[in-house]
Amino acid sequence: MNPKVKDIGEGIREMKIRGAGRIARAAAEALKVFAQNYKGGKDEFREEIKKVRDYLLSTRPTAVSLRNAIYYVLNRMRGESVEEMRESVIQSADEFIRLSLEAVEKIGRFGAERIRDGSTILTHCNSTAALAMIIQAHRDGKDIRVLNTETRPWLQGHITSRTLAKEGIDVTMIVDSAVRYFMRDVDIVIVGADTIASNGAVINKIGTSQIALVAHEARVPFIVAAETYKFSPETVIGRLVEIEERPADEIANPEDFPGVKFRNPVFDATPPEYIDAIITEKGVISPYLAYQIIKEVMHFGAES
Ligand code: RI2
Repeated sequence: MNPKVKDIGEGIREMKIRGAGRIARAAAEALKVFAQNYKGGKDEFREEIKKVRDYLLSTRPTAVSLRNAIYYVLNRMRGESVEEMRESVIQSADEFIRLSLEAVEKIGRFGAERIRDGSTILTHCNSTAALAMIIQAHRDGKDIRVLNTETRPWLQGHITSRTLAKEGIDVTMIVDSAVRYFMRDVDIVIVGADTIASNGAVINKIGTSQIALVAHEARVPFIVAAETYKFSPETVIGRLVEIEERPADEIANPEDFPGVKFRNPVFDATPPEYIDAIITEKGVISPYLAYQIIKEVMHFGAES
């Protein structure tokens, strides 16, 4: 395996590169790097790129964005010669990355309109798409405050706090278990997504579904910011989304707890009845329209 491809893959596995959108763009970049550096014959090109595909797919299991990015590129691979195949891979990887970044920007603009002046927003984990909405609302001149969870065990909430503070946004970090305590002050919850199933269920960082329940109880709108490549075509045919379970030592040192078992699932599913809207680059939809989006963008996931 090309060492540069391996660097990207291991970066994803070890969460140096993280966030569903970012890992998708990194996977497209890895395929491009493979194509740029390939030196063998044309038959081996197909074989080798499949190995890269399988390697990248093995890095993290839950975010369908990774899978959709890979198939976006591979389904557009054309040509009889190495040069032609190389060019088509480079071109579609660049195209995916560009469309992905444009999608986040559009979500920011569409989503900001949903945030009222004077709002207190609650967010969880670190979602580029959710942050795009919040930052755009602030840049539009809205007076907003943000509560953000620290998000154990990886503490991606720290990235969120720092990003918002840098933007000059009024941000307060809370522990994950303080969400219900603060919900009475919250006007809108905005989170990202790793995968959206065809029934509208949103798979996102562990704890998201608890926040959705609490928001539902308090009648606070719960909004998801997600590019259309976060929708999972495989769920249409009944495939269940695999929930990644990470090592116990992300929670505590197991050696300090003899006789204690640990579980560390890092995503959960929020059912559509707790979700008020999903903001995509194609517009704002009800979670019940997830299947419609999958039908429109099926090319993202289907293998040819
Ligand atoms: P964007 C992240 O997963 C979080 O669950 C976040 O909500 C989601 O990806 C979407 O992030 P992880 O990689 O694509 O931190 O909106 O486990 O950045």
